[in-house]
Amino acid sequence: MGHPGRFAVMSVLLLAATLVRPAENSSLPVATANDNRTAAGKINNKKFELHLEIREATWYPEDEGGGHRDVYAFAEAGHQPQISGPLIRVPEGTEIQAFLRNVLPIEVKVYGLHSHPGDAQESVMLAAGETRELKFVAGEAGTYLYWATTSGKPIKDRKGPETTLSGAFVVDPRGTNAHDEVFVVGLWSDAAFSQQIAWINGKSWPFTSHLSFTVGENIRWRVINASFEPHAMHLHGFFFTVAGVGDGEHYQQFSDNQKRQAVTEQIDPGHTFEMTWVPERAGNWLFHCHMLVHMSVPEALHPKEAKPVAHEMEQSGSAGMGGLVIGVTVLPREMSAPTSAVAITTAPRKLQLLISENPDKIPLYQLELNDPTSSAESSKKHAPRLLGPPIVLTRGEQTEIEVKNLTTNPTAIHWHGIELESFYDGVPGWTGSGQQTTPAIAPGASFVARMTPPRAGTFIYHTHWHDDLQLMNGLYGPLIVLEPGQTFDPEHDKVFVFSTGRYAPLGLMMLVNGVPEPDPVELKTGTRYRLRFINITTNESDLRVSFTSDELPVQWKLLARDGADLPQLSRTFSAANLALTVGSTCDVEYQSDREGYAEMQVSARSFEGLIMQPFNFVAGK
Ligand SMILES: [Cu+2]
Repeated sequence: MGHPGRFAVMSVLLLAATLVRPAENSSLPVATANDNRTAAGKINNKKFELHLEIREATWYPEDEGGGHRDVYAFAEAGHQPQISGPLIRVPEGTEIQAFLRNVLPIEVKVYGLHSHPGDAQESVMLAAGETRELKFVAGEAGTYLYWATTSGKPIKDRKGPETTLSGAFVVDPRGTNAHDEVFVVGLWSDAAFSQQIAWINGKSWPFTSHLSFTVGENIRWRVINASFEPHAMHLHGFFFTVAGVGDGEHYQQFSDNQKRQAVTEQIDPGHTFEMTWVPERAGNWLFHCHMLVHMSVPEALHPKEAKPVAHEMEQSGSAGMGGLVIGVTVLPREMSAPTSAVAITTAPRKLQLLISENPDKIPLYQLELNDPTSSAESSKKHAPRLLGPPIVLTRGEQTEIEVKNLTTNPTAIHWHGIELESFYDGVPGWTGSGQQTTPAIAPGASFVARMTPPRAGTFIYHTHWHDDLQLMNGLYGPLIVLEPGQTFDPEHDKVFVFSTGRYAPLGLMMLVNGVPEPDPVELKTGTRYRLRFINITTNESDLRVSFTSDELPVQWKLLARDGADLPQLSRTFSAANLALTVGSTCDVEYQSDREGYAEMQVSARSFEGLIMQPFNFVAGK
């Protein structure tokens, strides 16, 4: 973007940067970022022919003036290497003839270049310099990937230069003309696994592609995880429909009654999913991994010691973000109406969220909610917890929340899962529109967020000034939206927020409702409870919640995911064992008719052992 004159200057600068590339990389081609919009190869008489090479390349995850790594990459013969690798995209049943050439000085194993569903273990081994010819038929329609390893490790254990050896493999149903976007998600790591660079289609934010859509457009995205860790892909401002999922070999296109609504979808290494959504509101939005480690400025490219000033200051407008983040601009359908002006019929409900700071204390941040319409005591006086008070809103009610920053750092609050106007979504320098983006809330300043939540459910408010200081020190809380006429009843409505906190002097811990060792909760037999679970940990994408009574697993009924009610058919009883990825919520219903002890167990990969939330069931009535 920008005007043509400036672009010309930029090109000259890029050319200059190319010419003065450091000597050790001078012989390597530069890998280009693959937007996965153009399929590689050629189709002759319904036969698809592709010449793929595996080469060394220099990769710039940001711009070509920034940091770089020497890596391995796929290339279509005669073209620059690409990260992710050349897009293979053919209709079902196409005969594929692929020539694979290993230009590396070491042997390589290539996976996924076969008919689907196939054998996940099937690979093609190529010695240094070897060329192989593969012939197969494109199998079932779906979203797949191909990838390679030089270490012989599975996809979840690759590291170093081999991590960029991955490409998308899409098989379209016969007779369709797909209009979609394909995102290959990756992680580079050094050999010691101590540094990571998270990327999407070969780039790290803010150098990832910036997509543009129009209000009302039908959007379809295919997401492929070619990295060694799971991701929790979160869309701001809108629910999306999960339309299909795959494990790399098998792909399941969901029927209408299998489709589910989400704002965050977990994707394991080697897996894929397909999502559809319709943007209803104009403005700037984000699609990103909710794991802090994958959405922060990569230290591998910006060593902390070299830059004492926080990155958020330097990269104005990116709020400390980097890595696995995509920017989306939704344009209004009519250029004359930038935002939908909702007629104000009543005075909005006004709330105030105060954020204050207690240096050298737990919690470092203290959040307090002032609600002039409520007679309830201020939420201020409770035991030290790394957790903000619940904010309870009503569906359809216009609400203004003034966030007042009494700390010494800038901040911003994101209303996670709430469908609101972009300007109030809370990403400084990004949300809003080209004319006016959301400001960071400076120390001493306030920001009024306006929203009229269109659905009742369990949501989250949290800092989007994503340095670990704020997210690990309690700058988050539950956001609950009730149906009109309902009042929040803490006797029957129990909220459990799982987070990661610097609970000094004990260090980094997993917390339940802001403490590492939660007190027992007393419940009554014969009484129906709604339990609301929220995962706002920094990185625990594989968090699990289970519930046992007298050491036996119990059954509970799933009610909602991410704040969206499940379809009546899916509201079934199931064993109380739930996967809850970062940035997702779940509501269940539970009732016990037995007196005695019960407990909820919360586990996550990076924390040894479990956190227990004890319950005592006493006779009801
Ligand atoms: Cu991630």
